[in-house]
Amino acid sequence: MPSLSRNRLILGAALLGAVGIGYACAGNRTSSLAGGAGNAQRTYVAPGEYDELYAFLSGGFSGQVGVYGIPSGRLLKVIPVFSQNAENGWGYSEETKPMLETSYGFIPWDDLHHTALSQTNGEDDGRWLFVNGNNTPRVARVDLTTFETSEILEIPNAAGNHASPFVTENTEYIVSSTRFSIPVPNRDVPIAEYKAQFRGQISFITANQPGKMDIAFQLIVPGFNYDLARAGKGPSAGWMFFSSYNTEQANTLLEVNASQNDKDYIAAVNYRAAEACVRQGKGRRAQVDYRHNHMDEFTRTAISERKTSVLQITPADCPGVMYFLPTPKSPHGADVDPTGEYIVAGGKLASVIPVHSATKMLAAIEAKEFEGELEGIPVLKYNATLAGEVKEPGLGPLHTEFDGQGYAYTSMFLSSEIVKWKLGTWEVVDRQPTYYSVGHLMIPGGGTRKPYGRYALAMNKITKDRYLPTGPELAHSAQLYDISGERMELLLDFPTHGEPHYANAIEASKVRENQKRFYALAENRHARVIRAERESGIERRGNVVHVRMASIRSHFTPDNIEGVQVGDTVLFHVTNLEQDWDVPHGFAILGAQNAELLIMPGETRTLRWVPLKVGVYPFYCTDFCSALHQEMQGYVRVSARGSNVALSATTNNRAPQRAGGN
Ligand code: CUK
Ligand code: CUA
Repeated sequence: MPSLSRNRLILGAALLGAVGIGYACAGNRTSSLAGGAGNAQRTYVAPGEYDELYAFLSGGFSGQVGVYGIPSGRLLKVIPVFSQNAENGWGYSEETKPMLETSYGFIPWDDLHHTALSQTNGEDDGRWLFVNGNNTPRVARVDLTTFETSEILEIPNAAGNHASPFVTENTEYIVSSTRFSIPVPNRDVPIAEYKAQFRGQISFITANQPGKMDIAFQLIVPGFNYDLARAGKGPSAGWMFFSSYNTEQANTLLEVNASQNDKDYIAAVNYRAAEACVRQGKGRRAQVDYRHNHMDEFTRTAISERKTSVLQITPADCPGVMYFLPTPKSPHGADVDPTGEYIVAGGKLASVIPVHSATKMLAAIEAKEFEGELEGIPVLKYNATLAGEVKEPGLGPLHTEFDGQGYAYTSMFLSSEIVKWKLGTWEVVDRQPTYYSVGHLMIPGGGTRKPYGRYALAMNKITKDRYLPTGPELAHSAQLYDISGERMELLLDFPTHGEPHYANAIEASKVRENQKRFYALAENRHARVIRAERESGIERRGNVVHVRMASIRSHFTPDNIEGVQVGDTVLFHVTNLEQDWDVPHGFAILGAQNAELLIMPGETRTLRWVPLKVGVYPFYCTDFCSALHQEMQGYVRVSARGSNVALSATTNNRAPQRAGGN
């Protein structure tokens, strides 16, 4: 056993001592040299072969999504979502900048925690990936035909959009709930008036129509911290379960003050009942300010629209919409098993893993087995909804996933392990160490009706001694386990991009065949598209110079530009004329103050450039596109302000044949 993991156990035991929980040390830790060559074969994907699964790992503080092949752990792509990405101009090109507009202005970064694949009949369907922006509350849709973010919706009255974007069985909704309660509407009040003035908020967002995401309704709820969620199915269909902590409603030193209550709550929201309540006219429109941004399919240009109202309902006005299920102790995950019968809570500080029963919950609601009420929300009796408790599971349970074979797998942050236990008997049947301090874990399809099973992926918070060190910041790490047998087996460590919180994985066949290979030039409705080189040209409007440029292997048209002056705003509208798969062209110019462009075949992208000094500025293609890629270049001559150098744009010393009026 490596000394570090021993230290963590001691640390874990000390922490447990502090919160007064007894714990028997897990005895069966195996060597970190798991498997060796045999396991290497099970993750080996031979040259030219494909991985079995796509995995989408959140990037955490990178604000992006990493796409990996499983079982190899190979990084295939980083999809920019909430953070600018100079590698391809996301959030820098004029077409993509509106995607990052919010009511707080242009926001170039976010903290992306959770992924959710779209579902049909409770199974992953491979159409879209939804993700949440935690810091500036937003949700986004990634289109899995293009692997591009196609839509971003801001959430008003939220702060820390953490319980998000969990999806319902047929992608009717994704949800967003606020981690930090705040005054609703936000206003200038003393922080000490938290209990009186601060509110939580749970939003249901329509999700199954691309380009049309919006908030269907917002539930205004007690000022707790809402943490995670899962949709029900089967007996719990039509319900969404949210974990909450800080039911103490502390506003300072939460570490201590939000750990007082023996139990916090899982909030069960009946969204069918909420829809009915809305239909009965019990909602009210509140004035808010938020943005909805989406990428137009034909112009490939993002549009940012301002929204000014949202429909709000309260549990008090809508009886039957929300119930609290007491749950020990500061629960993190709230995970629903494949049958929809069990709701598993990960009480970070709890000595057991409590499991609620959906059928018992429904019966308890029917029988009014309440122990009280909070702001019109009935609080059910703990024993009335409890299906069972997993005893001595380990330390610091966070998240649970399911294999579809009757077993659950819970990540244990403090004791650094995955614990496998049986649904119904609640007995622990296996435990394997993680290196180290696992946060989320993911089983492909593990949150759906039909888990793919086979693998579990641990996303670890601490890496320490697992890789070659890289200065003060070490690689974050994922670990792949084979869960097809009785015992879990560690197969592979691989470093990740950013710090994954959650992930989804899906059979490659559900995504692979749907790939868009290029954008049809004939359908390109960008305002400054050119469909042939002869349509290229240059035009001055005051201090703004528009260049309509074509790129095709292996030249730009035009490639010699004169008449630009210091302080002009030059807009390079570059259309990639290729109509073939895998032939992006790049565009970069000396002194560019923002990024390069990476332009997909058939697409137009615009780079804004303000030359600050006279001189001649080369530009070139950044993507090695052909044997003569290195010849794919041009020059812009920049003259002094007021110079009489004529504006011209040529290739091979000729202006385009149809230059007139550009
Ligand atoms: S959270 Cu990070 S380990 Cu944001 Cu889902 Cu639990
Ligand atoms: Cu185009 Cu290199």
